[in-house]
Amino acid sequence: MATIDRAEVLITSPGRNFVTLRITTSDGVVGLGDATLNGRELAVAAYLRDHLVPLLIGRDPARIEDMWQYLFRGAYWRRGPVTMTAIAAVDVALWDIKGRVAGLPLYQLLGGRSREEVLVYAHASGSSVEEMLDDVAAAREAGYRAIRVQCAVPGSAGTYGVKKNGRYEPADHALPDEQPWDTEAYLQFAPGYLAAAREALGDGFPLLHDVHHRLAPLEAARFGRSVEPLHLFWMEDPTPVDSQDSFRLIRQHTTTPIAVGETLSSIYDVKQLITEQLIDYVRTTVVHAGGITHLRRIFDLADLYGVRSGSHGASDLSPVTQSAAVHLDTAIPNFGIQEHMGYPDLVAEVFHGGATYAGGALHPSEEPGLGVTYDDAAAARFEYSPKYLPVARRLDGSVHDW
Ligand code: CS2
Ligand code: MG
Repeated sequence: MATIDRAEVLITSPGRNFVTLRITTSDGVVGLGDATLNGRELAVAAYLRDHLVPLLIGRDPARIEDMWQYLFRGAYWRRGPVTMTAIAAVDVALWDIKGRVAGLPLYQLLGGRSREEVLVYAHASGSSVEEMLDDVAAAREAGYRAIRVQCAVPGSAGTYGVKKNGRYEPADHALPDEQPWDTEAYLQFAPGYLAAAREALGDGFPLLHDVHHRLAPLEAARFGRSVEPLHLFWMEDPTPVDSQDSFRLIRQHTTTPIAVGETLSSIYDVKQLITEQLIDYVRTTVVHAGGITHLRRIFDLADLYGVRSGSHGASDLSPVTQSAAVHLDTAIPNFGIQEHMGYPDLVAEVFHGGATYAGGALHPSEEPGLGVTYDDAAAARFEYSPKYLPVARRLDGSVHDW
């Protein structure tokens, strides 16, 4: 029986910071798992290096479920983004190893194909409506069949999701960038630019928007109501998810579909939202919600309640996660859509292979396992430096949800 011989925590920064776990078995089979938690990378790296790696050595890499239970229940201190990201890295690396040993791409081990392609959505944004519409046209030109739009709110520098120099990377400051936020200005302005996007795309084209946790429950209800005629594919994170009762209030006032989950890290954190059908898409991810083993469980629960997947796929989730997500998206029955933000060019110097983009969809690698390899020499060229996500402040100076 093969055993786990080595487990390395790899940190690099090709255009942005990434943490990767690499497990090597006594048979020389290698598995990769993403452990990147944006703005808190070193906390997960330490959790892995100091607390999990010593537990892995000598164990049977084939016992994925047992390892998951061992790391989750055995931690005593359960759940939370740091713990669940560390467990996810181990889980995905073991699934990668199992696929390599079996000589099969991961989706085959997850039940095989349920679809021929994984529909994705692109990010389009602008510092003006005109610029946003140009970006929408560019996304269509690139073959995207679903588009998320964000536009700067005049006078409100703290708008989420607007590209600078062609790219959007929120964690790009050595200390949190404090950004002013004006809710009323957003509520007045956003429906207008979404209507302009709808006009440009035509009826029926999947149009998405990320509210990014900015509204109080009734404001979110008002927003959902104001964009209802636009038939959005979804409004995402309309209100902070901490109090899930809030979503009952939103549901009472609007039929605009709701997507939530990118900040949630376990089935216990999404249970109420799913079982009360307060959301339509669950956005939990492989890397932050305990890996493939746990995310599949979340999607199975969601399927019981007619909730579909809509996994987070921003550029701070590495190509290892993107590949694992696409394998899972290919196999699950209740797939909805997958986010596809794309990566800085430098990333491809470190991470090779994985999912491929074509015609508005991602396609899983047909290589055994995840199909991603990690280039150590390239990784060594990109030194890690701490970067923080912004903090939002209301006009009176008080802290708001970013
Ligand atoms: C966003 C993310 O893509 C999204 O849906 O919510 O860009 C998010 O802000 C970052 O991943 C945070 O690290
Ligand atoms: Mg989001």
